Amino acid sequence: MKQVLLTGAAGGVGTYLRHELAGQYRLRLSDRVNIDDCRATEEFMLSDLTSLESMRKTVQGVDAIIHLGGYSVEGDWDSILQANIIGAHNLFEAARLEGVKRIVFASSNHAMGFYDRDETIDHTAPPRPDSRYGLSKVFGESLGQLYADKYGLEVLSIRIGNVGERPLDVRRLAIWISPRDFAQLVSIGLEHADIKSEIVYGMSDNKRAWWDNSNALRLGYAPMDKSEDYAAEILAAHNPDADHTLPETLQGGVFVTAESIPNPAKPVADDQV
Ligand code: 15L
Repeated sequence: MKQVLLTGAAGGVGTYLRHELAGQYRLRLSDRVNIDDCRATEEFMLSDLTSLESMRKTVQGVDAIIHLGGYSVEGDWDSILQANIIGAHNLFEAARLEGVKRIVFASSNHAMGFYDRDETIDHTAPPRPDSRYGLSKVFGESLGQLYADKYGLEVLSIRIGNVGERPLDVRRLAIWISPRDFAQLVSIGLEHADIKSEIVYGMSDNKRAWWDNSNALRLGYAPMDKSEDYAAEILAAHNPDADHTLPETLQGGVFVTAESIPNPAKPVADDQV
């Protein structure tokens, strides 16, 4: 079995992935908070994205990396700078220095959040970040392109919509991705023979999508879940009062106006998606 590093492993998305990938890979879990429920095929390493030395130790000897680590919502500039800009740079640099070629980078829909919901965009549309957080994800995608072009790394950036058991609201009917569909995209990122640097959207088979995910389909992605199964229930509970406000007409939702967003997982700066 290949050994794969999963950064930000203590977060919600990391926890889903651990479950979905169990048995397929030996996972090295890293985070700056402890994980004490490792499976037999998992090991844990405490690590600090803001330190290149720490990240070099963390990536040593793995076959590939899934980089979820970093700040996962809008935050103040210093938090974003440390965790997502310096942190992503340290991760890619550590991979280059330690000879790890393949990286799956957790980008976000917030790299594109200022597009209108009635526009359909694909992976070639110019970025329109909706926040400092979204901007840091554009940086991460470009970092992947640079390290692919200049150093021969192989990078799949997934612009994740919202990973969860079910879509949470009308906006998420467009961007939701189930844990098993997300794991399928991650596996494509780890295994596909022809990836140099690619961007795909992390969504399930969603009828109300505003993304053209043909690049993911071209790479073999065949989503198994659809948000439409939850649409009637979500629409029945939807309050249309805010439908004409910016957060409800632009793709990024509340990120387009927010200056900071409370992190549901941890109220203080964290290193998880
Ligand atoms: C994200 O990028 C966040 O990490 C996640 O917490 C959600 O806010 C998601 O986007 C979303 O747009 O729903």
